[in-house]
Amino acid sequence: MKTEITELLGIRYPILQGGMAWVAEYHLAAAVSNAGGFGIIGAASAPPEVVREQIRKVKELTDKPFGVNVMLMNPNAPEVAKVVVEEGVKAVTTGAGNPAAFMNMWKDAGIKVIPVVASVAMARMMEKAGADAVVAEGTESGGHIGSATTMTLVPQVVDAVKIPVIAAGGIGDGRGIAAAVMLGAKAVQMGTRFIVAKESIVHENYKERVIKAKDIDSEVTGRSTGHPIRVLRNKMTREYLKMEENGVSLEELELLTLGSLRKAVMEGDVVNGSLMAGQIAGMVKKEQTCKEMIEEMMWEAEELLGIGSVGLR
Ligand code: TUI
Repeated sequence: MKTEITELLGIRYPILQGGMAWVAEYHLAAAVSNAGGFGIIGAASAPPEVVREQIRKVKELTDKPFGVNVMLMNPNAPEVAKVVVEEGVKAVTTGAGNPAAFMNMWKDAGIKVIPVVASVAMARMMEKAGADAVVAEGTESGGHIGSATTMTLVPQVVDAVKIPVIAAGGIGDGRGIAAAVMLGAKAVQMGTRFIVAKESIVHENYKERVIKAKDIDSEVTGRSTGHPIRVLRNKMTREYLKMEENGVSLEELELLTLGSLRKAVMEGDVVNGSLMAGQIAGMVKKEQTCKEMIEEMMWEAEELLGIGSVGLR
């Protein structure tokens, strides 16, 4: 399936892997790129030298294009922004903020810039600032989220900007990809389904929670702090939400979540850990290789869209 995004990124299939904190490390990114999608290293709060190391490891495992997600709430973001230039990555996606300060540096280096946005206003601003594309991410997503749904956000962003739009949030199979294309998207970004990929280093306990999750098993913590985060419900979310209800201070809430994602991903602590996942978790049923997932989804999407090798423009 050829689209403006497969051309822009030099990839076979219009599927980007989300830049998930702790989860999107080099094994996963390389596997997605090798399968014809666009693998992404999630820099999250990693120190710049760790990000450099991760980039170099992806290069050892694949000669296909891949990207880096720069999480803008990270105090190290300016240094990470320089590392991606020095290492010459194909594209950068950004999350949780406005990447305007880095845009010129990236563009001058020939890096494609794809900000993740959760509103039409932000999409317009990013187009003006020189973005090559945007990811319109609906509130169905895991992790840090906005409030508009994918179904409403994607077509509104498509109407508002001329650059290609990538849909994210609640997409986990070929039907979701076909639906995103119907809404005007030129590609999709998926995170939750890739958590359970065979190549994903996520602890088995976390993968099992995603696979066993039902449709309404996610919860949004932190609405009162201005940083809403979608996670699977557990002891941590119950305590967090109770504390939020009782008006507990920001500092105390931060203490509860501090390091809790790492605890879930690395140690498999599904009780006190932060199990970031999107609402699509209810549809994720088994561990598969990235290649199996991508080929299965693309076959399904192309069947539904009634396209074969002709391509989509
Ligand atoms: O960034 C994400 N998802 C994330 S980041 C993350 S790590 C984290 N951990 C704890 C607290 C906060 C973050 C986990 N999941 N998705 C992309 C995304 N970006 N969703 C929403 C936004 C966004 C929000 C506000 C983009 C721009 C924006 O604009 C703010 C501004 O500066 O105008």
